[in-house]
Amino acid sequence: MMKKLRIGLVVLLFLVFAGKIGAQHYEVGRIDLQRAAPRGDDSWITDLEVSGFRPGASVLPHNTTCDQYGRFLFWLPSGEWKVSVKSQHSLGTIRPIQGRVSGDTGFGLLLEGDANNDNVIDDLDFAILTDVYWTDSPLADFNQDGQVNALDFSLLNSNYGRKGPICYTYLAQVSK
Ligand SMILES: [Ca+2]
Ligand SMILES: [Ca+2]
Repeated sequence: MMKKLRIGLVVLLFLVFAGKIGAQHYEVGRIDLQRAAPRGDDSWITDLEVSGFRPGASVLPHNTTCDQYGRFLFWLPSGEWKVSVKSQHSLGTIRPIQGRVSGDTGFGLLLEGDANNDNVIDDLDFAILTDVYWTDSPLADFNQDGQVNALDFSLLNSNYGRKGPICYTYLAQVSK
């Protein structure tokens, strides 16, 4: 009796696991970053949080890291989702994804300056930058060159007052 119960439990766990794996798939995302060095430099390697949204569904946040070319892996269950991407010191971007995508999925430019990671660039971020100016603090090293200085202030200043997540299609329009 106990043996049959154990076998049944193993089969059940396998089916649940197989169903979970089969219902989701991996995608390749791509972002642009405000860095002093061009794409391909190690300063582009950045930790990201990816979340999926749709009416009635739970948020699915997960952490990933982009490579020096701004590419990263993320996963989604099948179906239509709005997907946001954010780093710890940038505003997030968001875009719709319908079904499985072939090739890279672009998420646009992540605007730097969100030192306290609340998806708004304002006085609170400026206060943090002031506190850690001329240090190597990652909090306000927005261009990830190893030092908090005028280049980081310039990024915060140019993005001041903006809020995330920013729709990727809007970013594509204003960049033309
Ligand atoms: Ca902020
Ligand atoms: Ca810097």
